[in-house]
Amino acid sequence: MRLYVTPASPWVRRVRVAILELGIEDRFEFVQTRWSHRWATQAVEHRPDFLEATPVVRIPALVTAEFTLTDSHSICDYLNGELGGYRLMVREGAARWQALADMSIACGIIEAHILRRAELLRSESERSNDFVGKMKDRELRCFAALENRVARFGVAFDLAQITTAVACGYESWRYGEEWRGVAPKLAAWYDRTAQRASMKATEPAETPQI
Ligand SMILES: N[C@@H](CCC(=O)N[C@@H](CS)C(=O)NCC(=O)O)C(=O)O
Repeated sequence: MRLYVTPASPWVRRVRVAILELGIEDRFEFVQTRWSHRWATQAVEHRPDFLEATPVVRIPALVTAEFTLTDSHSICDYLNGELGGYRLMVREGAARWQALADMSIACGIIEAHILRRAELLRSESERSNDFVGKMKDRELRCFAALENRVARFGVAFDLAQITTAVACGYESWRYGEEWRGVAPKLAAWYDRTAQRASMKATEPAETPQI
């Protein structure tokens, strides 16, 4: 299977961490994509196989022998259900809905991260500082909500926790440590979690430019 990736993307990172946690990395070919900073507002050049694989032209994208999955949600679902024996999220019942409730907040943070990043990559004359502020407020509000949930995180490093850890990691890397002020217990959890081999192997780095 071919997984299109970049080192900066938090959406890619949650997939890569899930793969490492399941110990199935040998089954994937990881294909680096390159992006000009113009991606924020324009279609940019890509290798033909990437364009052929995904009409969405975003990463992550997973090409299997039978089909292509073009977002991290469906890829995580596939990893968990098809390849992971539901070890990263239970199949049904209350625990599943609780995990999805936590994960949707963490995904809300990551969505805000990428929208904020795209806005910041616009020229100063085009950028909306109000929009950047709105995304930052959303991130901090969601971190504060996760702060109230961290005490009942289970022992398993499941998809909800993976996504939460990736959200914390991207925030610190790209935007600084202010979030720790609204979520000190979450920050302490993250500092321990960031020591896992899967997190250390996927620490964010700038995406290669075209
Ligand atoms: N909901 C998608 C979001 C994927 C996404 O936005 N990926 C970003 C990188 S973090 C991307 O490829 N952006 C390029 C673009 O929008 O042109 C997912 O879960 O995978």
